[in-house]
Amino acid sequence: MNDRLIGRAGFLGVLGAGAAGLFFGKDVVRALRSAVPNTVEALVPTAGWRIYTIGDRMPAIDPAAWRLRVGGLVETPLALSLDDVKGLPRAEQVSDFHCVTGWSVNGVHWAGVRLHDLLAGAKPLPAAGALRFVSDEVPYEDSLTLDQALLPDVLLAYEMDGAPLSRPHGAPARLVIPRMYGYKNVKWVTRVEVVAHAQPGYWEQHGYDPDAWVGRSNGRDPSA
Ligand SMILES: Nc1nc2c(c(=O)[nH]1)N[C@H]1C(S)=C(S)[C@@H](COP(=O)(O)O)O[C@H]1N2
Ligand SMILES: [Mo]
Repeated sequence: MNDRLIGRAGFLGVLGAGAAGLFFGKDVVRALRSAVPNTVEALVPTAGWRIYTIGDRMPAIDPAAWRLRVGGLVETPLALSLDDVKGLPRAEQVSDFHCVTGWSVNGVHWAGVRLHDLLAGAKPLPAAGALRFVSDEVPYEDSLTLDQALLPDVLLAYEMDGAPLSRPHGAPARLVIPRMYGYKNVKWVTRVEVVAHAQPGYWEQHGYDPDAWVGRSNGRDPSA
């Protein structure tokens, strides 16, 4: 897997989308695919979203077999089924989504569970300081400090716009943190590890800001 090529694919994508707003022309997609083989599955123009993966195919998770593991610095490690997760207090919100490369989708309707409610059953130990979100798509992961993870609009989402989260958007569950850029919003989450300190995520190991506040990091402001 060549990470530089992936970064470049994302960058080219922004240029390609420039004039056409949020959508790629089919020819642009085709040109990108042939110019940058074996990279992003990506670039499907669905209502403003770009579908990102770091590999050449996205995970296909059987929701019945999926378990969300909550472990690390906890009293009681958990392995939750999707029904278990849905049995936790349900939270809904409408929030905007911003990718650091310059595209946004406004007014996304999410449903899922707040991190506070997810962690309650695991009982984090006093040393807990951050959460590491590990994707089924190895080696994609990212971390939030506990303060960040417990913001009132952070969600482990299993529904988007009134339907179960789709495979391209990270089924069965993804992280949603609207105040930070898209790369913090880990898709296909399989493990939430309670750790002492936040660890650099996939894109942060490639130079992105760990505190990815929209408009305040990585030199971008979507409202500008
Ligand atoms: N597992 C995984 N999660 C990921 C990514 C990825 O490549 N793999 N890309 C991130 C980035 S950079 C963005 S902008 C969003 C895009 O979300 P979408 O693919 O649902 O549009 O997913 C984030 N989560
Ligand atoms: Mo992104």
